[in-house]
Amino acid sequence: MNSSIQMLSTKVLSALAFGAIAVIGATNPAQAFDFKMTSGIAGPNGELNQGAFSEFYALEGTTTVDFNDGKLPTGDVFASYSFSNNSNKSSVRANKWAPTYASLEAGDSDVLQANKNDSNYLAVFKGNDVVIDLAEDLNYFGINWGAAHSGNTYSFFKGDTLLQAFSTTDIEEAGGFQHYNTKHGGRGMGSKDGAQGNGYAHFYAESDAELFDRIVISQVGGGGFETDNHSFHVGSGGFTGFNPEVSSQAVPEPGMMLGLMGIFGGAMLKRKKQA
Ligand SMILES: [Ca+2]
Ligand SMILES: [Ca+2]
Repeated sequence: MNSSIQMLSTKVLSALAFGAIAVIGATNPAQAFDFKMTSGIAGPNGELNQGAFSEFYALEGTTTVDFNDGKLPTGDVFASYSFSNNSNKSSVRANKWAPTYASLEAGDSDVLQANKNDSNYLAVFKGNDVVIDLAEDLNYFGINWGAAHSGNTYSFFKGDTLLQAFSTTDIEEAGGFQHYNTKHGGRGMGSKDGAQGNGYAHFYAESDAELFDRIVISQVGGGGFETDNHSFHVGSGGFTGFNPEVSSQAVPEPGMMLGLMGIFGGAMLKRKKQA
């Protein structure tokens, strides 16, 4: 298949999968945009039961939404959330499906144990979308993604232009999730041996042309899209947080240093998406 046909078919598939919003964007050329999966870090005070947080939580220019007040942030705020279609009662809630942070079991250096997340998180159900409108241009969005299902879909926009969309398939193809939570039931894509995928996903721009100001989180088809601890980084140009030289100069505190050591020292999943 030549590249122009491949590009066309990718666009057609994207349009089919992501619905009306993506159809508008699919007429624009897709651009490079990247992601990595990591473990994330424990809560700001070392909490294990709040899900995973971004390794860039304390980086200057980063704002984090933890949903712990039980509400969707709306109105005149940095990141304003709204449901564009809420036929299936998507909401901020707390239950056993909350995304998890995993730590090593005592005495075992190999086995990651998921710690139940007792906090409120955002759940999006079949056919529903959450639109996040940003007050400024971002070059990074991080998210604790848990109880993964096929059809969990992220779309990144600048205005009405779709820059890139990602789904569970992209994570699976890049090597899978950071841990699979045996305390959840459920199967399907994003699960392994009946345990569902959890981890911290980092999506980021690699140039000025990829800065974004709107994110759409959609559940295409059955299942739920469970996320917590959304981190937004304002910036111009590509996100440099994963550049070891920049990170070593910018790291503000020991907790973040540990997190970054985890990123650079541990296995990292990466897949460049280009069309
Ligand atoms: Ca939370
Ligand atoms: Ca799910």
